[in-house]
Amino acid sequence: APHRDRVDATALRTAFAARLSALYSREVPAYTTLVDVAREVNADVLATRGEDAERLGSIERVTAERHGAIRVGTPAELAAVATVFGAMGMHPVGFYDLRETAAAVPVVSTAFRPVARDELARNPFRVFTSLLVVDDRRFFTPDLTTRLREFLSRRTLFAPHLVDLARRAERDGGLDADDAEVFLVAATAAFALSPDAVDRAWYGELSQVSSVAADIGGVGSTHINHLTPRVLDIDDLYARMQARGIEMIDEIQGPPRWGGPDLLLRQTSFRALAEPRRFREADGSVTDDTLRVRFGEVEARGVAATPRGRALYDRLLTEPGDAAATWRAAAPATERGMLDADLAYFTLAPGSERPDGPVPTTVAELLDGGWAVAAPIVYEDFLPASAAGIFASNLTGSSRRDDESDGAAVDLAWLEGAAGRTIHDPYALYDAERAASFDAVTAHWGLPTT
Ligand code: OOG
Ligand code: NI
Repeated sequence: APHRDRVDATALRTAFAARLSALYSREVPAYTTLVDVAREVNADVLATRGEDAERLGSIERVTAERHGAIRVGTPAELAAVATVFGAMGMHPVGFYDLRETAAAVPVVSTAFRPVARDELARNPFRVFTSLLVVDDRRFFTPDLTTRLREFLSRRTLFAPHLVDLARRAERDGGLDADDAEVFLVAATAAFALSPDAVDRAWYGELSQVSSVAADIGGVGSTHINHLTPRVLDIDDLYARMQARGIEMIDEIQGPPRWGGPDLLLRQTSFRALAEPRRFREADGSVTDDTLRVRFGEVEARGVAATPRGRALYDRLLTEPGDAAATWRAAAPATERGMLDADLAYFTLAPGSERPDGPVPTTVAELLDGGWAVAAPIVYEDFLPASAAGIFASNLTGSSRRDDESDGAAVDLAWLEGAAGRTIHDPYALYDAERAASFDAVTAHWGLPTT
């Protein structure tokens, strides 16, 4: 066959993100409002803050930036979706155990995303992906586990031809235009809300355990749960959404706005909306009803925290009182202060001219002497406490975790086995990026490496 234009992983990811966004705006029109308001806020921030607004990503990247959230039921489903995302250059990063959070949701999660900085700059699309832990006895009885397994084993979320194309794309570094079209149509369709009737009794039984368990295991297909735009001023967005009469959850999750650098991730959402769904009743009849499952999340991203910065965040999260004041008392309020205290990740780039002063031997000397300038590394990952907060404020009825029973021994290694892939450690990625930039500065000036 003649060699036609190859659609590579980056182009597949970009096209997929756009198609999913189009699908989700058709399905959840309030998402369009969120995207419009986010765009307005970003334009205003750019106008008032200028170049500084782009310190954590270009306006092109931020405007196009989305994360999705999906939920699957079995290791085989996770492995299939990992293959589909792999074709788009999205790799699993991080392990999140939402069973152990305040929301007590019976899932463990990872996020599929590009890992290389240039790929993130081209299109940072990522998907928070949760896997139901069907045999965690704190949530499921042995009998329910058995029936859940059986139900899940009968469904196919990702069509075999989609997974085959994904495997080929990953092997060959892309697809030709015709195959790419087939791949994108099938990949997008896999996440559309199904019109099929939901078995009322089965869905209800799982809802008693957790509405997330019902959303995953109570239906025959999966769907995108939310698609989250990125905004440069989330406080402003929150106020504007409320002014439009859209009911938001009570809080913005994550670190407060405190006058220092934005750290990690801040998220909020509008409440899950009632969407029409069909139900199959005990007598076999089908009725129309609604379900509140999908919500509209939005986020602002800050600088990535080092393990030390993350420990500080985790500690301050539990402190009572005014969060902003707590932060001001506990953390340096400048980027340089955060770098010096090793609370956040920065890259270095060479200064414009070789300085005259003594040869620097520390990062502080590189910066003070004008050998290097620092730039923050944006946080590309998620926060389990925020995820739990978003879950908790949107779920109808909280999850029931019975701590008298045994949990399932499910950890990072187990999830890697399920996905059939190595899960990247987010800290290792940020560390490597920082280290490479230091080495580049050292090499640029021909400084001794120590
Ligand atoms: C995932 C919730 C976590 C986030 O942004 O923290 C999440 C879900 O609702 O399935 O998306
Ligand atoms: Ni999310």
